[in-house]
Amino acid sequence: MPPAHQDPRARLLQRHEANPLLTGYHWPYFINTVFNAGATRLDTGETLLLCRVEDCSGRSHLCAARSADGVTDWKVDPAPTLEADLENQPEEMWGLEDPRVVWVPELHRYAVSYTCYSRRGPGVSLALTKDFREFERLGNIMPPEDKDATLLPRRIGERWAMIHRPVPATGRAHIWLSYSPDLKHWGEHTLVMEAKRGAWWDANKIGLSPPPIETPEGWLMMYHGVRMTPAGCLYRLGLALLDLEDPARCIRRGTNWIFSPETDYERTGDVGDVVFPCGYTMRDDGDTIYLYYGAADTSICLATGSVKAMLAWLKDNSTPGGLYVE
Ligand code: BMA
Repeated sequence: MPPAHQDPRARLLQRHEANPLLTGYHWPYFINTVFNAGATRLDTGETLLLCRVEDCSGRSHLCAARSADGVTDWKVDPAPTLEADLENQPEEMWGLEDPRVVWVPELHRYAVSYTCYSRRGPGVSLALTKDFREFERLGNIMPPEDKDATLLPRRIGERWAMIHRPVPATGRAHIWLSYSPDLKHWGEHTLVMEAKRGAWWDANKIGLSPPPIETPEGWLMMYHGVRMTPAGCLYRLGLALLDLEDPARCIRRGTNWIFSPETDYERTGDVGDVVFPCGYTMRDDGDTIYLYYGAADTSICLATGSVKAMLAWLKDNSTPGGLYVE
């Protein structure tokens, strides 16, 4: 028998039986859907999800939901927590989407990176907060078309690092990393991982999923791949490992996806066949993660997994480097 992590039937991520955790029915005000949520654990131990909420105009805003155990009894803010600032932030005219949240010890603040959407296209904005009630907006830091961004929670050397996903006119969209001395001015843009081609699950379009997890072996990065099919797009999840002190260097990249739409709530919804995690929380054992993902752009779901098992799987099911030359 192969070790459990090599057995394709041994899943790296287990769906929680309480899924879907949050839907539009849980919202204290009238909305269309709630999905792709950033996640963190507050110093009280509580889980906070910063959820993407789509209203019935089609535009999205962010709304916080808190729960003591990260599964049940969610307390949802009674009104939008962070919404488009139409007067000062024209790049948010069509809403705020897909937040990623990281606690930044040096700043004593959480950094929230999100997609700002307007007729200019989707770009990346950054905001800082202590309490998810008041936010300091740093504005549009990556111009369109760009999304799927997160700040790394600490400086690399002297500088801050941002993983993001610009979309070139040539079509295929890859994962990049850029550096900044001050969180405002970004440069040294480096290609980290390239979308593959053809039959691959991660052909054409890839992007960061939740913020990467810092481990002794490297930054464990979950990323989504978009397989375009005659029936529409399939959003799946894979793994890669980035160098701890040079995160633009991808050490290994998983060959197969590790998580794919299967259940009814993932296959059917406003946009079917989508699993889209934007956040995780680390549990008290320092190994188990709660991974929060949007399902079919309609609900928020939970899957649990072990970081150690993911790293072990990656050793046996990957190729070196992130670029694609086939
Ligand atoms: C992507 C993002 C996600 C969304 C997914 C499927 O491009 O915009 O917010 O979940 O498409 O619609």
